[in-house]
Amino acid sequence: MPPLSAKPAAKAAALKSAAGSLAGFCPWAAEDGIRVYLRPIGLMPIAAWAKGAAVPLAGGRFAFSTAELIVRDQGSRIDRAFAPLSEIMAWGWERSRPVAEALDRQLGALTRARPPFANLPPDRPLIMAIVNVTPDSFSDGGDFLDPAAAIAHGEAMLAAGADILDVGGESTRPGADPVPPEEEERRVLPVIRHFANKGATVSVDTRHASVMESAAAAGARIVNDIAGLSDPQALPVVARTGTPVVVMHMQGDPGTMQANPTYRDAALDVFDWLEERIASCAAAGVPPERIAVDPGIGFGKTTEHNLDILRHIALYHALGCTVLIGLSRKGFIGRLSRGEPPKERLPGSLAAGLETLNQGAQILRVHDVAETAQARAVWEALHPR
Ligand code: HH2
Repeated sequence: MPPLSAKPAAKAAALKSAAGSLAGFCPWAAEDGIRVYLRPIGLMPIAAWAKGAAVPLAGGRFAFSTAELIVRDQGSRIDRAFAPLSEIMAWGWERSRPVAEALDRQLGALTRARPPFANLPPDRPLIMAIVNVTPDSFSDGGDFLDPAAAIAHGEAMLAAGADILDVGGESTRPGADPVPPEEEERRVLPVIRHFANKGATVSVDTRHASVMESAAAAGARIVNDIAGLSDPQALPVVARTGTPVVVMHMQGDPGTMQANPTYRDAALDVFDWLEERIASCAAAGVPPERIAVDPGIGFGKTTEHNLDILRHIALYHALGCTVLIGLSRKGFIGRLSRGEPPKERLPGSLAAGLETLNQGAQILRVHDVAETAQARAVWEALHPR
């Protein structure tokens, strides 16, 4: 058997008859239209890779040798198994070439080192700090609507350890009304200009292509779009300006998204949707290195959907992009606890945020920077590279 650190293709090819405990698993996997997914589990320290016991997860702090193999069809059939990677790859070859090649592609993406996103060092999780220049954001609406207050808040968050300032001028909380792009620009551009002039890495949180363009001209280095570049002009703008982009999944729109969100399987449906968006980006000239994917916690999702996605974060590394998670102060935290209001959801935000770091998430979008930076420092010490 070749070492697990060998190239995925070589490894898979050499394992054709070693399906082991998976030998009889999911006989229908060779049918047309089947999708397979690999979720790394049982993550080990990266040192396990050097010892030849495992492959690296997204080139970061963790390594793995076991995964959950998930197979589903276009309807309601879904099968899951847990097995060593060597058995999974051998099982794929026993089913069909397309299945084997899909697994091979995902294993390649899971194990590839990630280049810097927006020129930020990829050697530790990054903190994206939220600057809401809005009157109505769900947790801090009205606190920083005045540009001077937003700037003072951003300065404090940079001092506390923020790597990115995410400046937004439109609340997208459930039930929020849309804000005209001109009003959004009026709110965010002075703040973006201030921090860009200081050399800070600024992202603009917008779903409007015109705001993306003016924000990039004002110095924003990242576009963060909760609507996944659905404005028809968004992708052309991102391609033309060369701006790295956060592509987030949302079911529906903020006005109605929490009415009755439904999925066949939340974690997998979101995966498929992100994969399709990455392909559209590639076709428009935006490569995966310039994309961070975000499953969009709370955007058209029930608490169960959010939990399902949070348990499957490691799956999203198979998309081959940086993984960003925004869960700070969100409603599911209060629902799982005692119904605390947003500003009292820091402990739950840290607990869930660290859980995503333990699955290799590379960027956390947060309101409470100093507290998250402290949690990150302890987490980094516990998980040395
Ligand atoms: N969540 C919010 C806004 N933008 N962007 C990404 N990429 N991921 C998220 O999870 C995300 C986001 C909602 O949080 P907040 O900005 O604090 O609230 P509001 O939309 O009410 O301004």
